[in-house]
Amino acid sequence: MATQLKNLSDFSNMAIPDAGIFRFGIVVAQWNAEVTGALYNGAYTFLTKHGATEANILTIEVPGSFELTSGADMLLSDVDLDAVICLGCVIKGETPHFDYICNAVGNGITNVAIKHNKPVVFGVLTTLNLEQALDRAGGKHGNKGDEAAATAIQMAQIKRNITYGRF
Ligand code: RBF
Repeated sequence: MATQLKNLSDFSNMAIPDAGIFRFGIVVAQWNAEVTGALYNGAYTFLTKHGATEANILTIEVPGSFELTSGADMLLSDVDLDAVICLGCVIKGETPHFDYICNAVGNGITNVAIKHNKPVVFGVLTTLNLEQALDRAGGKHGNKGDEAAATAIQMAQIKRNITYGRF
């Protein structure tokens, strides 16, 4: 499997625009906090490394991944942001909750993005166990928080280009 061999968060070939002009929201789920905290550190560090200022990053915590959708919706309803990053970790258990939460948050984030016409990034790990999650939250497969931040910057720039007719 490809993921066994590589760090998936390699951005060396990717052009990341300057994030200094953008305002970001980050919504972090408290469930599996060890993982979501690492995703958050990755995303936050990536944004600031690419020019975002502390004053332009607004963070809120929500109880679980299911609440990421409403957290993003509340932020975009009340704050002028260029993109929102949703960070969560859903680990498969013995009951079907995994499928319900994953489907709900995937559809929910998509709907919030469409409702507000703003980028809302899906930074949610959906793994079979904790080890797989940690491997993707700063472990051997990189940090999906970094990837979520990269996507947020790129999408914010794309939205700006469209708004100002730069194609
Ligand atoms: N939230 C997560 O972010 N990750 C999980 O792995 C997770 N597992 C859950 C398992 C069960 C059985 C339940 C009921 C909730 C779980 N949640 C999880 C919390 C969920 O996202 C949400 O916060 C609560 O269901 C309250 O709406």
